[in-house]
Amino acid sequence: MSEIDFSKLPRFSQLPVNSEAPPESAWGVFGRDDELGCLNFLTPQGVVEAARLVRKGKVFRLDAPINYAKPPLFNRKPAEHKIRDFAKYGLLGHDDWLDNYNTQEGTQWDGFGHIGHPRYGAFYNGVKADQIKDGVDGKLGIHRWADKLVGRGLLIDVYRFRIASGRPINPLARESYSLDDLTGALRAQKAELKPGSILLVRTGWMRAYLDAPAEEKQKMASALELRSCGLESTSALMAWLWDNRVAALATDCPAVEPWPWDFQSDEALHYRALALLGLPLGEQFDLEALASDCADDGCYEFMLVSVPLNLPGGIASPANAVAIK
Ligand code: UVW
Repeated sequence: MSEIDFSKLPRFSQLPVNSEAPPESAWGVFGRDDELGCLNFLTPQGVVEAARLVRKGKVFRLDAPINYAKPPLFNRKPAEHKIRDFAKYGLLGHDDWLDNYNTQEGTQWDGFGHIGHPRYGAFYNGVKADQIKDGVDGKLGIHRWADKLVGRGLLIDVYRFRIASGRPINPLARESYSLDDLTGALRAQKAELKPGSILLVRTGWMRAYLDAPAEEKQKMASALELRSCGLESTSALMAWLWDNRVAALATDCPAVEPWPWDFQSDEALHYRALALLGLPLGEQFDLEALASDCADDGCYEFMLVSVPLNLPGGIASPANAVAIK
């Protein structure tokens, strides 16, 4: 992390910064070998300012418990928690491990190695599939984020905003929140985006999922059956995120954008965010307790600390995130 001059960075309309990079991509903005993308917007000064937002000493865990989704979405395997008793060694104690642990089984960050751009045949900053591999030499590995995701967090409770505006959304349907919804909710909250914010958006999906009966959850585990709300995937949304220097974007729904998204379409938010802008995407965040506290005190900003797995070459990670107010 180093200080950057936000005013010297290109605006979205000026991207790309070099002729061989795809349109609407940030490839090269932070250097040809950059692997952090928008996380470069998080600076030491930003961490200091974020710490000043801690006033009440309240801590909100943003990861749902491991195996909260029964079964996990997208046909991912549940983790099997095993505990070993040390009795046979003459010692009172235990250790434990997880079998089948998929780093995306629940609340997660998608790393940049998760999804590349089909048209350009590359991941963020032009990295090719064969450069993404296990170990410290693996390009775009999640370990590079292990000490980077700390700064000012901002919650937009767009689910609450749509209800208050008399236009409620069904989070368990393939409905979109528009950029106007996001900016409208921000205005209603009397909150603002500042450069270097980690943006959390509550879509209402997590609440609806938790309230759904077990048979519905069983169906939702199938990628073919799952239907979910999410954010619109448009150039305008990407421009707003980039021009406001949003460092990472996380929501409480399964894919940030509505599910299913079209793998064949260049318009997909996964391609626009992960592959083109280098914008980390967080999914299935549990924003319920945080949102309730923000609605109570009218304060939607906080310090956010997330420590992804220090897994060399990792593709994704549980968020291991807390918001501190
Ligand atoms: C896919 O979109 C395939 O996965 P995720 O939502 O976990 O990024």
